[in-house]
Amino acid sequence: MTNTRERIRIGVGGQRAAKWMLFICVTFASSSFSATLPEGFVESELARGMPGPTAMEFATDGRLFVCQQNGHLRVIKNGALLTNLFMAIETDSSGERGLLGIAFDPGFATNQFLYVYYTATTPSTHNRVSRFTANGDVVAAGSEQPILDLENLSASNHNGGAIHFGPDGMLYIAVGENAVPSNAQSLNNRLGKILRINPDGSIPETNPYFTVASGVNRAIWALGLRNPFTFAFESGTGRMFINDVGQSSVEEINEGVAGANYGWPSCEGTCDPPDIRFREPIFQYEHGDSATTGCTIIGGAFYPSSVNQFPDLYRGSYFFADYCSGWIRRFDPATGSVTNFAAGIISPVDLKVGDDGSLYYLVRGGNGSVHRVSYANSRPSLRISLAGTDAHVRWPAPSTDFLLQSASVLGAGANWMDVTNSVRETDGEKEAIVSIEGDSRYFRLIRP
Ligand SMILES: [Ca+2]
Repeated sequence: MTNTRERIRIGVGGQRAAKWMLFICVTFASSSFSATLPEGFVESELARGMPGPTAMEFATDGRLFVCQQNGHLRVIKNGALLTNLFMAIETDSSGERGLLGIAFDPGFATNQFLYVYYTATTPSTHNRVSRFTANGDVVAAGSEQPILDLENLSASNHNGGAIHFGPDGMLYIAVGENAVPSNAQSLNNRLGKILRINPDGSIPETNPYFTVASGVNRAIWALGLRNPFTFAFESGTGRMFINDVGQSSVEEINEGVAGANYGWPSCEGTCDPPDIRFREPIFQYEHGDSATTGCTIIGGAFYPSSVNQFPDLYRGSYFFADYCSGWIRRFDPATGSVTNFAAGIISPVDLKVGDDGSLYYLVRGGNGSVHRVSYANSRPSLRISLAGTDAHVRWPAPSTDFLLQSASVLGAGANWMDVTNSVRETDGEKEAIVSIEGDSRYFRLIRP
């Protein structure tokens, strides 16, 4: 029977230019580290040699940038870790301080702006968000533009540090409470919060506490957090999950909501008894060293609904990991269920899903490494481009047991025609060039 892979509608002239997966060109060294994975999944080590990594992020061009706590920003390009640093920021990396977060401007392709969160040393030790400009694989000299300078630090822990652009084009910044729990409930400082600012550092009037807080504190978007080391937005839906690292008993995943108060330090995890002032976690797990417990939540990464390198059931899932227990688990927002995914990782510290549909995890253990998890039995992705009235349809060459078919309508009236006899192999991919005579055409790969 058929196993429909993907149906794609494209219009002549490219009005509906397909946004398809950009395959990152990577080569893999033999893995010296392996996690336990579900059947059908494989992993490989993408790069090694980034001591003390804290966070990673893909640029829109497929390069993977890795933050080292010591201020070194590294670039993995075409499957290889570049020897030259992108930049070396002067930072205080004592305790949990250092270079902790990175985000790319939504307009990075044209403006080359990227943003980092790090512990600045002058005039006093504090966390800062700065914008830099890329010049190829290195920073443009002198391009640092500080956009946010946070309160001076006392403790060296609970810095938070994750930064991401939201679907609204605003920069969201996760800040820890600097080991002063009461900070988390105060609208008089920005510690223990999620902040929301314009990319230039100005504060949008649409912030939930804009008329309540004063001055720089109007950047507060949510409060009651302890050490939100990582958070993520889901592409497409804009849904936001915040991982809050717990104190002595519970790790939390919280749904990002403007104006929310997540309860720290009145509650760690679900409040008992319930307290209507506070928003409960959507998932929490206990401290321990088992396959479902841990001590420091990190991650997190949504598996996009539009991506299908992994089996269908993974779409829309949220991957998170525990730094102490070395596992990766999967939360299904639709059902609330949580499933074990990977185990045996030495100190995972960040997770991302690449444009190739693979899950990447950053390992702090050893000498710092990035690993890629993909589904070996995956159905291949189609990539389609238009040249005049010809559609160029491509998919990975190793997928030999699929047939390409084409039809001009979907549904009961569809007349799927094999186009397999026009397939050739080029640049490691199968390719068929199909003349489009109507205004649309659908393609699918089937497994006979
Ligand atoms: Ca909480």
